[in-house]
Amino acid sequence: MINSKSSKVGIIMGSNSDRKIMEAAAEILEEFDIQYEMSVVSAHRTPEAMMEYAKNARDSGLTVIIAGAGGAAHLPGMVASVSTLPVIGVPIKSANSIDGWDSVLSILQMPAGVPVATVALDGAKNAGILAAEIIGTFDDSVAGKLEKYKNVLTAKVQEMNL
Ligand code: RP5
Repeated sequence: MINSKSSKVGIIMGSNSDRKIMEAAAEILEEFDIQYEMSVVSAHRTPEAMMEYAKNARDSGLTVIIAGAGGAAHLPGMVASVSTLPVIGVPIKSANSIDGWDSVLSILQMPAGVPVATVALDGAKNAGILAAEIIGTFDDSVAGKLEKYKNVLTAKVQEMNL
């Protein structure tokens, strides 16, 4: 039987300095009762560990990967190059970013054949929601929670006009 307990999201980031941003993905996954694991894997500083992580991701039970990095942000694309799981990229405005565009474009402008679903700069919350939506395509319980979440968003805007 498919349920949210059998899906797991892998959240990875290039450095501990990305953690504060990436925690937003973990928090929203917790709201949807979706399991996740979080770790630091660097494309440039631990390339072999990154490849091992990406190659084993499916067998280790992951359903979706969320990868965040700043500056010359190669982590999401490199993980996507060897994994058939959907990869969601979070560009991060890090200390070594010029202005954030460097990270956005490094993650966004992937060549044909190797997609990375890129969210907004520092948009880890949306990465978590998108991961939930992917899981919600086959897990009715998550789909139901997403529907409630969207209804709350709608109600909040409606309240602005009262
Ligand atoms: C990137 O370099 C990381 O994803 C991080 O955003 C940035 C800076 O890393 P630290 O120098 O803070 O470790 O690879």
